[in-house]
Amino acid sequence: MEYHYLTQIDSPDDLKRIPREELPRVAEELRDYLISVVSKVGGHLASSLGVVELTLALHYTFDAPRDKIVWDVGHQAYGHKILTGRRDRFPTIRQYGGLSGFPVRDESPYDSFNVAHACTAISGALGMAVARDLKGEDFHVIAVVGDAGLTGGVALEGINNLGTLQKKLLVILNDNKMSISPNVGAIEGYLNRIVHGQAYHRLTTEVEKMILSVPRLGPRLLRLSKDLVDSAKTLLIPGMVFEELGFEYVGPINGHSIEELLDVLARVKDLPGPTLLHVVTQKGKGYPHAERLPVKFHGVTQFDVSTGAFHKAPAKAPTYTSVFGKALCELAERDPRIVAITAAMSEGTGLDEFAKRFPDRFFDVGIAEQHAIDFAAGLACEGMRPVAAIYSTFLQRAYDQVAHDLCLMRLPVTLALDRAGIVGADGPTHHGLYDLVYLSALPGMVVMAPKDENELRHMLATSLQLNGPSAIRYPRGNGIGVPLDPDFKTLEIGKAEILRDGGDIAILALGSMVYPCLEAAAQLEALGVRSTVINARFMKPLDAELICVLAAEKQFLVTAEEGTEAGGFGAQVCALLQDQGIPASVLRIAVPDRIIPHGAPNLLHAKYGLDVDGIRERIQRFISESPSRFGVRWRSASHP
Ligand SMILES: Cc1ncc(C[n+]2csc(CCOP(=O)(O)OP(=O)(O)O)c2C)c(N)n1
Repeated sequence: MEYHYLTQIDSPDDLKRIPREELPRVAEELRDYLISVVSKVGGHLASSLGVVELTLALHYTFDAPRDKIVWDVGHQAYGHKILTGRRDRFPTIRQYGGLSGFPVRDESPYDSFNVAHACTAISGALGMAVARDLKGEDFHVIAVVGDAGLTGGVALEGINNLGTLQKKLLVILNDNKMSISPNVGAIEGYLNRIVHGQAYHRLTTEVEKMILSVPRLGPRLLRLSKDLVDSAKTLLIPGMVFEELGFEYVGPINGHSIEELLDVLARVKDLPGPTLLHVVTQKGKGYPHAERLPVKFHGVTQFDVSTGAFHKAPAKAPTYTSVFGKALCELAERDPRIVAITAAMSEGTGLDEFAKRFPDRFFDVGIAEQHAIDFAAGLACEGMRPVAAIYSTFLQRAYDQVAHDLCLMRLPVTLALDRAGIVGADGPTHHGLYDLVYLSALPGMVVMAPKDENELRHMLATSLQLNGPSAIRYPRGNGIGVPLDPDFKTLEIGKAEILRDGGDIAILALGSMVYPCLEAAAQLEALGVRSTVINARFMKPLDAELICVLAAEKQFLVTAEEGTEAGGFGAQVCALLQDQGIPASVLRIAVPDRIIPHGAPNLLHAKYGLDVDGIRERIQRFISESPSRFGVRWRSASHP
């Protein structure tokens, strides 16, 4: 497609110069550009396609960056990026050094709030509105939140607070009926009834007319049906719940009609208090493959635009996610107490098969990680064995529930933490780098990390035998490709596994670092440096006995983990040795204590010295530069 208008837009001011009647053409170009770039570089597609008209209408109506547009989650803000001076850099999105996949304040003044974890927009926007009023300034604040965004407590807390503070703030509810999967919950049901309530209203009027037309009995029959009409009252007054909470409710309106959007935005723009504009959109709008398969086209790898087929190299091994999902089904087959919980991520966490096979024992609670953990706690109180499958990064939101509820009550809940470690293109908001630290700080918590997908199965089975809370953290993507044992083993808690023995160096590796460390050890051996490699298995409890023996025997210890170095596995090994009075020379290989950007995982692993070459080089450098625990320098004929 030739981009007649898009190439002229370097800022919202340029957009405003385009005649209003030409905006549908701009929408077409914007959609085409989104599809063509994302098909080549991957990224979030369907949500951005759904808000093309809304994005244009917002930038046409408001005056960003003076006016603050706060996108919830932000994966739908690609169009916003393109219209705000980032069109030419758009093909770099989610790549190392390129644009972020989410709004980021450091990237552009048009990105008013960093987002990616859902449900934060209303609260952030309310803070801005309050600051505006305290400073005596006058700008608009707009929060754009999806229907699934309303399943999260934070969003409801924001609505609650905004309803009392009565600040001038426009909340745009982008209702596409979808989270990543179809949206869930009672609020979703209510929104549905609002949208379909209009049709219902027309229908009831027709029905009333018909009843009245019954000769002689008509009026009496109508009185008898009054109850029915009363119970449908909330349907007849759309948005009544929001009105009761202190909002001016406007809608529902068609989010793909630029005309309607512009008219309504002009009307609501200067309303003095909180306004909720209910906009109905279709996820994936304008690209038939995404309209048909919105879940698949939520986040995509490269694909063929004409066929909608994904270019995916055949996987060498199953993903950790799928091995987890299958293992949980096998275990649930044998134990009816097992229930699975997801916070709006049933595909992402591999629970879709469980959902089909055990629908009564599967719970998608919406984007509600805090509730998910307390819900699990309640289930565990009554003897069930809940498994809450949550991405490492999203569990951060439920830390208090894990600490206050699971740990203090010592409840046997399994936390299956997917996407632990560096996740890649989604970047700093999504890297799962802190779980080892925040979970191991909690008394009674068992924290495991499997070296491969087979061990993940055994850890899951082990966790389901425990009498208290436990977490298993495993990485994004494919497993190692090891054979899967047909049955399950119960691992001894706090016992590490010795994988390779010998030499003057002991490498203690955790989870995803075990295989790279084994490979690095093999390369070191080829250079004449022998080492012992331990699969630590447990971050908590540490295998203190083995660690102390190794520290006493070996000249050098190396710890390796795919998590932050601040308070991590290595730090805790050092604390243990300090407490035991064992002098040691320890190299800690971990993710540095700084914000880790987005980029391909292999690139980031290499950058932070977490790949095989990095591990080998850092060990070589360490042993040649540091005195050993015996206070002497490393001497090896073959070592450079
Ligand atoms: C706290 C948190 N949990 C889970 C996710 C994963 N996630 C990303 S997008 C999404 C669905 C968002 O749906 P909605 O808010 O309706 O926006 P839409 O994509 O429909 O525009 C989910 C669950 C997240 N970003 N944040």
